[in-house]
Amino acid sequence: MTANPSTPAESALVRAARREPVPHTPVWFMRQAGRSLPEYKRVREGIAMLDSCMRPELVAEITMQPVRRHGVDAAIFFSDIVVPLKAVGIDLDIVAGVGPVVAEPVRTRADLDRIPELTPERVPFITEAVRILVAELGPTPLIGFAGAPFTLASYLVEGGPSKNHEHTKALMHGDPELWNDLCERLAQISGTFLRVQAEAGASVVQLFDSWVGALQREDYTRFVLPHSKAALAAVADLDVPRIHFGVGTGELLTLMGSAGAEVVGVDYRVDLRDAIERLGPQYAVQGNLDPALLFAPWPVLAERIEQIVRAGRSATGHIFNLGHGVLPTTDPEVLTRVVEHVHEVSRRG
Ligand code: 1CP
Repeated sequence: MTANPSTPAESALVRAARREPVPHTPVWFMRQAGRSLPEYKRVREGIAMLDSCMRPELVAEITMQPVRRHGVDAAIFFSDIVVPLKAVGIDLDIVAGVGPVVAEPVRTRADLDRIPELTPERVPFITEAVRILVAELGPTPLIGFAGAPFTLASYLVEGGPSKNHEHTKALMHGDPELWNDLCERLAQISGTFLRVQAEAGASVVQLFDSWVGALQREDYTRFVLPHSKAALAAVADLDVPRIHFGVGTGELLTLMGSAGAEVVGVDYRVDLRDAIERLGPQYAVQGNLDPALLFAPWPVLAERIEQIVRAGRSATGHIFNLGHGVLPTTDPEVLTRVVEHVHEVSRRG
């Protein structure tokens, strides 16, 4: 254990993910790059979201901004879960204020047949951006990521963001064979996207199954687990810790762990101590400050941070994070203060 790591493998984040002793609780924030930072808004001016994801120098700059500003323990690669879908030729866009919108929703066998597999040659801009970043980051680890098959399927089947996932669930239950084949294709795409990032030098990967909390355990086990397992298995041989996260997934935590992750991300609706108890000592945990609490008075926020750091001590490994992404109107100075407080409180022992 060293307080001054010289490589990402020795960093607090990677060590916590591996359930090894750490000098302090590592901290990063989902959605730390972008939206809440004025320097992000400046460099993105006039550039469409998906275009910005395909420009390696810009991706590197945006990824570095929160590392420089907040002193977080990891960088999260600036991209989006729909970038690999765009890369295989699906006609979609990220619409400001809405999110990903798909021109023609995928609901039939013929629609699926039009989606090819992802090969690394389709995403050379990802490899290049990761290489630039790894050189610039030095001992700070880079987290690569992908969307999990269910969450990607939800955007494709619904045609955009959805509250109820009704078309997705109708397809899943109404035509299980087509659902299965669609998710197999998406697992190949997700897995390849993770692998490209890990092979280019990302030290950790995170699989986002943001919307899978909409399912009960039985449906998760039958319709989702095999595919998330396949996506995570694509990097199993690379010695890169895998984080698996979803929103509203208190009921699903153990199943999400069984998909092959070393770290299970916990959303803010679950008491972290309960999550740790449910998961047992074989998993490290990540989480789980409510992003809305970043708007509360500092003493309240500080106490909640201390509670989460203390709860994290009962886990075999703990990475501090929010229980979902940074909200766009968050004051960036509060985020910096959270990082300092997590470090200070956890060093105090
Ligand atoms: O720091 C970071 O995390 C930035 C990189 C990043 C990541 C990890 C972006 C940039 N998107 C994502 C992942 C992502 N994208 C997820 C999983 C994480 C989560 O649950 O929050 C999801 C569900 C998406 C889909 C998406 N893309 C949405 C959500 C829409 C919905 O269904 O509610 C939105 C709004 C986007 C657009 C997007 N992605 C990223 C940014 C900075 C933006 C805003 C676009 C803009 O600035 O115009």
